[in-house]
Amino acid sequence: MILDGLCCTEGQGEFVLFLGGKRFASGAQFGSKQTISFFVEDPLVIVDQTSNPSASPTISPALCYNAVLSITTDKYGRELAWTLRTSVKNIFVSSGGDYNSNSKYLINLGCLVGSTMYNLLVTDLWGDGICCGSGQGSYSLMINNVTVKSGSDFGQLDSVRFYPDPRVGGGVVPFELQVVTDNGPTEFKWTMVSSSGESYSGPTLLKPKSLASFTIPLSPSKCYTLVVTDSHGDGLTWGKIIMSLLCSIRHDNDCLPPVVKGTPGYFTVKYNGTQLHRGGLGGVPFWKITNLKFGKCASVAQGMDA
Ligand SMILES: [Ca+2]
Repeated sequence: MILDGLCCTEGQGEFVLFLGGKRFASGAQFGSKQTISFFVEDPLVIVDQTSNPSASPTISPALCYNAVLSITTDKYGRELAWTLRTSVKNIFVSSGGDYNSNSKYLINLGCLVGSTMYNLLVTDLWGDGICCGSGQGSYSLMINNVTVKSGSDFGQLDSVRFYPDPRVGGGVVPFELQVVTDNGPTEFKWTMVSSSGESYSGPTLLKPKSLASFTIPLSPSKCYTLVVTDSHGDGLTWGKIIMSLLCSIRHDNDCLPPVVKGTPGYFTVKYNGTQLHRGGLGGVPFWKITNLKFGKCASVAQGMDA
């Protein structure tokens, strides 16, 4: 079975979705499936019935940012999947996955609202990303033809939050949390809360000894608190040491890490390009909880309160 959507090895097919009489989204190269949803009561669709009460909703062009996902798969295209949701309300926008191996795809994500924060989640089933052990795969997210994020050897997942309109909030400060899991990936959790109440968290991590990254555009005028926990209370280190001992005794293939062979788990926190914290290693275990305060915090110095 060839999962190449409607284009282009066997003809130039495509599908088009019209909304309010306008071309809203389309797809041609999308693997086995592409799902698109759209807002009915969000700012994307503006119902203007003042002049003509029976008029169809129209899309405001000022709010419309065209998003395209470009994907090149490696030898295991079916491992790759992605989902686009809004960040705050978690509304489903579109998703795709199950691709052909060693293939290129240009996926039209349609029109995004400039001031809405979105979350693109790219996942790899095996946990080694789409590069470089089994081919040179990569993905890029483009907004109005500008690449805003790309990735290749991203491990088990890349979670990329972004505003389609780069001017939102008068410039944002990039935040990145990177985790290399130990043998108990589901024990790891993180939550971040801003001084005005927005909260962020990531999905449960599933792959052991594999990388996961979370990128979030933050406001330069707010204070943030990051809480990282390990439900087993052993951080990202000790489980690894015990497990690798067990693995070496049992010669169990399930123990073999897909990416970071022999590396203890850890996590790093970067804010505006500067590393604020690195934890999880033997010398700096985070045991059960880490409260990391950063950003514009009133009379509180940047630092850690463990
Ligand atoms: Ca893979």
